[in-house]
Amino acid sequence: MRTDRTFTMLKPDSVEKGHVGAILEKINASGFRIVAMKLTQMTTADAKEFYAVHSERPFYGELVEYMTRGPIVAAILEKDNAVDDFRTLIGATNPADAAEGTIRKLYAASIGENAVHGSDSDENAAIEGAFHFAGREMF
Ligand code: IDP
Ligand code: MG
Repeated sequence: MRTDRTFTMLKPDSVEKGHVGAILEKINASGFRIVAMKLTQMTTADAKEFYAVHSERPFYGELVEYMTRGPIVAAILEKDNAVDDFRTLIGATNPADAAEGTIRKLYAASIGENAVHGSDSDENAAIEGAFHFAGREMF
């Protein structure tokens, strides 16, 4: 299992607020190479499947609604230790708990609308990247 790739989404709130450029700048400045990237919108079925692990949580409906309400920027990123380093860069799920200078501290409004996704394991990074991109879209 490779350890140098992760998957991210700049969520609908980031696109709506015009934060895409600033967030990508931070990602590049932190040493991640963009392997794949696109503006896309998840269907309800897509979001339900992507977040299936959370299907029993009380916020699942709200999460699916949020993630489908507008376009996202989906991307695969490459760097040594990508999953952990990217989770550090984005900060805690709840921006109130996120460290200073992290993407969620800077750009997230709440625990629900928290600006960015980052894979939580090498295995999920591969699954999530393949969910959004065909092999020919990865560079
Ligand atoms: P993560 O994105 O930091 O990995 P997860 O626990 O995997 O956090 O949750 C997935 C997403 O579900 C979060 O990024 C956030 O958008 C949403 N979420 C998590 N916890 C809550 C909550 O308590 N209320 C509302 N939405 C939540
Ligand atoms: Mg997660």
